[in-house]
Amino acid sequence: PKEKKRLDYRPPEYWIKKVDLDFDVHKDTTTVRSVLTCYRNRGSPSGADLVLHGEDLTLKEVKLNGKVLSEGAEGYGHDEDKQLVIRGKLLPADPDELFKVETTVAICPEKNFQLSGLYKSGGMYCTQCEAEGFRRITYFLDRPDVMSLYTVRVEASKSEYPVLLSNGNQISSGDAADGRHYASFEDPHPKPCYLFALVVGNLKSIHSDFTTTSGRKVRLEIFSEPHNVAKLDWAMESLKKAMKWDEEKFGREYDLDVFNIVAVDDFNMGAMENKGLNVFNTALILASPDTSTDADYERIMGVIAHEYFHNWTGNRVTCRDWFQLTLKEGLTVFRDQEFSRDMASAAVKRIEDIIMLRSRQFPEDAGPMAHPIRPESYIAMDNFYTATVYEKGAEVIRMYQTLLSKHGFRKGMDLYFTRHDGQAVTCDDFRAAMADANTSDLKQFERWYLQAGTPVVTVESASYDPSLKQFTIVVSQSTPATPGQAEKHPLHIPIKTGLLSKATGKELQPSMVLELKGEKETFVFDNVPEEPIASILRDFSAPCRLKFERSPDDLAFLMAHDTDDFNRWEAGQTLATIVIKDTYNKLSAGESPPALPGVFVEAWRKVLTATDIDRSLQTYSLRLPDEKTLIGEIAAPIAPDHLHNARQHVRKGLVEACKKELREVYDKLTQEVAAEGGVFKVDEPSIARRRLRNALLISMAVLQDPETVKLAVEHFETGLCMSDRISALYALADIPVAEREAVIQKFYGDSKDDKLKMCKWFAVQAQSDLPDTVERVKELMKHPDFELKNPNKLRAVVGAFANNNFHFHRKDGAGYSLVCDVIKEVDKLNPQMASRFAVFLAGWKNVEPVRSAMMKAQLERLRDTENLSNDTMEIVIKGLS
Ligand code: HT7
Ligand code: ZN
Repeated sequence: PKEKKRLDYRPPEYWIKKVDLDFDVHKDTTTVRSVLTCYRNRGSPSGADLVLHGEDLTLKEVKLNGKVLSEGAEGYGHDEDKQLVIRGKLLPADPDELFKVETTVAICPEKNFQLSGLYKSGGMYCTQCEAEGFRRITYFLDRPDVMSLYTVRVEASKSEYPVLLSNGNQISSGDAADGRHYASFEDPHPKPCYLFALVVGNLKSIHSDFTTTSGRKVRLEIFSEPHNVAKLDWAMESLKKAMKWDEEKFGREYDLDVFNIVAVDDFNMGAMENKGLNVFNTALILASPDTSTDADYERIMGVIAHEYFHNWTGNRVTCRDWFQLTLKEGLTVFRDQEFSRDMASAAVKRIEDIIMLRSRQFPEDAGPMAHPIRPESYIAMDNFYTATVYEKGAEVIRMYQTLLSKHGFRKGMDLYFTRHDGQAVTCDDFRAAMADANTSDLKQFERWYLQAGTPVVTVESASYDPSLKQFTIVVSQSTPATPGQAEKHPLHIPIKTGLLSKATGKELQPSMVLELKGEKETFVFDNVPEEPIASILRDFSAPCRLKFERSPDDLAFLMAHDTDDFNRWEAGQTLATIVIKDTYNKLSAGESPPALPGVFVEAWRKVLTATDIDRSLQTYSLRLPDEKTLIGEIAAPIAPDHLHNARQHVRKGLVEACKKELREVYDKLTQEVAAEGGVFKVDEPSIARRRLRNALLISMAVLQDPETVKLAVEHFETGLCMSDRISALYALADIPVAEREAVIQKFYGDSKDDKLKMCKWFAVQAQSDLPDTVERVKELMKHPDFELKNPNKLRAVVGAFANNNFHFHRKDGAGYSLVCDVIKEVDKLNPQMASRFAVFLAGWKNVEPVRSAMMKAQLERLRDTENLSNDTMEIVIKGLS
């Protein structure tokens, strides 16, 4: 497979000013006629061939300026990559002269299981064009720097597919022959083809409207298959909040008269920001108390906002090439994070985001797929929709705000939009707008775009001089080598720091941002009246690992007193990590696990019994770091079973020590719910109470005693919503008792008619700790409700299993061969999904030798598979190199 390189970017030979598309949808054959109005790029030579991308298209006809071309030296041809070549000698010499290329192709959406291009999901046709799916619909210059005006006409059976949608405004519609009907659309904004969308289906909708600040009345409509229409209200509410927020926070208004969203069952990712016609995975749009957890509600609001925000960061200003993906994704994730922080608790959201970053992005940055947020090369672009590009990318954007202040960041954003509206640009253009708007030097900041790997910031020393009233810290940085990038240079790192009184816990000075630019720097704080405790990397001000030796007592102090909510939580995580690491080391050495340190148990108990903190924060503070996060804190090679057992041992120790208090707090919360008449509520305090109560149940279940089993069954039966019921199921999932099976059966009975509930049912079993989980997963894949072609179900069973660190790494290698078998099967249908699972096997170098060899053998099996897709091969090659 061919590798593309960032530095090889060249502008296209031709531009496409206008695109007129005609879709004639029939069962098993859709005919697509396209008329491209083109002109030569002045920078390219006269007589250059026009080479159009195409994939899986059956070409019927090619015309140039209305005249049919024949295949051959005098007409059109195909290059070695099967792209369509219109010979340059046929094209006008004058770059100002427009010419029209017309192609007619046949495609078969019914057999398109890749879910890229035009495909069928259930009873509807829909499209997914990012990153390179448009070429699977028609011949085109499928690259984001080619921006065109679109008109679309679509015709289909009226009775089967009453709803026809595309981007922009509908300009006409009517009946056609043979019981068919049509609609045509015009999108007034030039756009890259990856934002094209078409939907043809039997759908129902809800609608509302929103009036923008400047008075544009926008019709908002959300469509789904008829049986789901009652679950769309939360999405509509979320959309309106997002529209208002973007006006208030960034001065960005919506720019069309309609904004449509469609929910589809089969979708490779979460959602897609097509201009004026977003397409959503049903899992990220449908919401009801019976089917969705509180976390689902929050995620839906976040993703609705994310896709909406793309209208400016991505659509109006787009990417010049796919290497710049973080330009729109990192920025838009940052924007959706800020939105969610404003909608609920800022501290809780920050903690959730960092849990995610550490468990998904940090491992990526430490593995064979490590890449800078702006990758230097790729084989399959779809492999680069990663946590690094998205989540680390968002942290990089956040650092601009930390360095330049909120006000300065807004000035930079305004300049970025003013300069680049309607353009396809680069990450350097964004950085330049930030620098210019603030007359700030951001040259060194470019390294965040160039270097892979998670930087380590080390506090070398922290000392107080009472005579000078000075507090001095010496901080150094280093970034570990990553594949293909041995040498690293110092980054520009904002380190938000506060000083607390050891006596009172009060702030001695307000937080300040230290700018670490060199390998090692000294920072001196003046006028510090007493020896302080430093609170460093507040609000997680840079995506780094912080190494700062502190005693358990100091950490317990910070857990109780830090005025930065994030760092208060962080102190608890650091303390827990020390304890788990210590236990892991003992288990690895064949010794028995140590007793839990008293200071740790007491600090945990204090959080558990506190009545004056937000219950969501309390829940997160009681939670131990997950195994994926802990891996990064332990020297490779890892023994996954010792890690799992070490964490379980610590969990169990805490619960045994605080059993009485756990039950008391749980009962108090249960009484509160009962006192309110057992009514389901979605306000913040109710969500926080549910979160804590459900987490406590899951904690207590670690003891696996009959009392907790009984409690979990009761919790399930009296549960007011999905959050309660699924938590009860998780509590029981690891306990080998009859009640577990009964509750699983009951949940199944209540869920079998709902795809999303079924996904939850699958996932809870695939994540179980029970010894036969591998065998269970194999059975689940034969279950009549499992569908290999549906990405949500695949993720629920295989994705959940591959994330089940303990069983994926089962000693006999059964987990690895299971995942490898699935990859081989799925790769024939949907390479994008297959390659995501291959990433799990690619981490073989990180685990102990016996497992490592077995994982590698599975990767080699994949490498030797005939016709493996480029997507999966790219991961396999990187994994094996
Ligand atoms: N921009 C969207 C990316 C996306 C996607 C990429 C590859 C294959 C399928 C896909 N579906 C959606 C989603 C987003 O980040 O907003
Ligand atoms: Zn996005």
